[in-house]
Amino acid sequence: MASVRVGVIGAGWIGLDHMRRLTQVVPGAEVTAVTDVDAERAAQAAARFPARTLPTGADLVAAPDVDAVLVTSWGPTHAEHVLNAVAAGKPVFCEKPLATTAEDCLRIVKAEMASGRRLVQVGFMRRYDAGYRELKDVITGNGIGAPLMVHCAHRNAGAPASYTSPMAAQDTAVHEIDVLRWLLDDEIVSAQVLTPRATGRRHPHLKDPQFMLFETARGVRIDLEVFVNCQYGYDIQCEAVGETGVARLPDPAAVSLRSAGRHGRAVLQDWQHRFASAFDTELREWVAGVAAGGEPQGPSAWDGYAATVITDAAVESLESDGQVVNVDLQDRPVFYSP
Ligand code: NAD
Ligand code: ISE
Repeated sequence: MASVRVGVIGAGWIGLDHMRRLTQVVPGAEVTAVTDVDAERAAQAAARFPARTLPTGADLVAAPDVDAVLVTSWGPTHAEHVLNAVAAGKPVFCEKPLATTAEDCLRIVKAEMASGRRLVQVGFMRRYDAGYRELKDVITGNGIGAPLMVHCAHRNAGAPASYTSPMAAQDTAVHEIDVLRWLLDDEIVSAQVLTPRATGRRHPHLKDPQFMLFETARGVRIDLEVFVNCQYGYDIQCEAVGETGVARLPDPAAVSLRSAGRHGRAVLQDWQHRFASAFDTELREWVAGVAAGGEPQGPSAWDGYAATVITDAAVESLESDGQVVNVDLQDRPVFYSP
């Protein structure tokens, strides 16, 4: 079977990592074209993988040697590229967020529905993590009875000066927001963000840590600590408490070391390593689906819309001193039924 020819918009951090994946890890794919508003970056990526460069995202989407599009540019530019791909009838994988406003997400949803088939997948890679998949199997298989509460933590070792307080929801908690909707097969109906005493190890403008509370339609309560300057490493925790049991996301495998009077395990330092195999599986399954001519099975444009509306509610709560904010989602069209 011929390779899926992928065009990549945005040759930054994750764009380069995905190009490496598509050319070295994922079978059945090649990168044929790349574009970046920074022409030098595009040229370097094109030389490395190798591919041709094109001046703009619109040129790349229209290119005859591009079967499918990967969007890894900055969030506010995603909607334009995804809409172009949908208009061209080409499958498009878009890194999170699908779009930075609910209105743009809905434009994508409407365009995709008008096209008559699903073309869009959003890069919520945690759904491809082996630990989260096992946790979902336990919950779905009634292993803990009806879920009642979920305790989560999302910790990054440090955050750059460009990281702002709303990004704790938009950039960071958005992963829990997506994976918890999927894990619980439930919808988030309200959000509240509280700010404890701030760490001294942050840039002064930043509210860090943040304590987020979500409620689902079935009444499950979720607490999520987002702490992006925790210093010690990258740490993702998730524990679901049900009527008959408790299920916990496993920590990544690590050697247990007893030495010099201590007993411990190393903690990973970044999301690239923590979710490396989830990213691999995510792109492997996406490419296989595109090659088979099927519709994408991963997080949909609707999931991207829901995540943006829920993060908007969390940011509104943060900016209104911790008010509980209701999530105002439209009804899910049948087109996006699970
Ligand atoms: P980055 O700044 O390193 O790279 C983005 C690149 O896109 C830059 O080279 C920039 O010049 C280019 N670009 C911006 N607008 C463009 C446009 N309209 N057309 C072409 N090129 C354009 O950023 P990054 O860290 O790679 O993040 C990119 C996206 O990936 C963001 O949406 C981010 O939220 C997402 N991301 C997802 C994860 C994850 O865990 N799934 C992790 C990191 C980043
Ligand atoms: C980053 O953009 C990611 O997506 C990472 O997964 C997350 O841990 C980090 O906080 C974000 O900034």
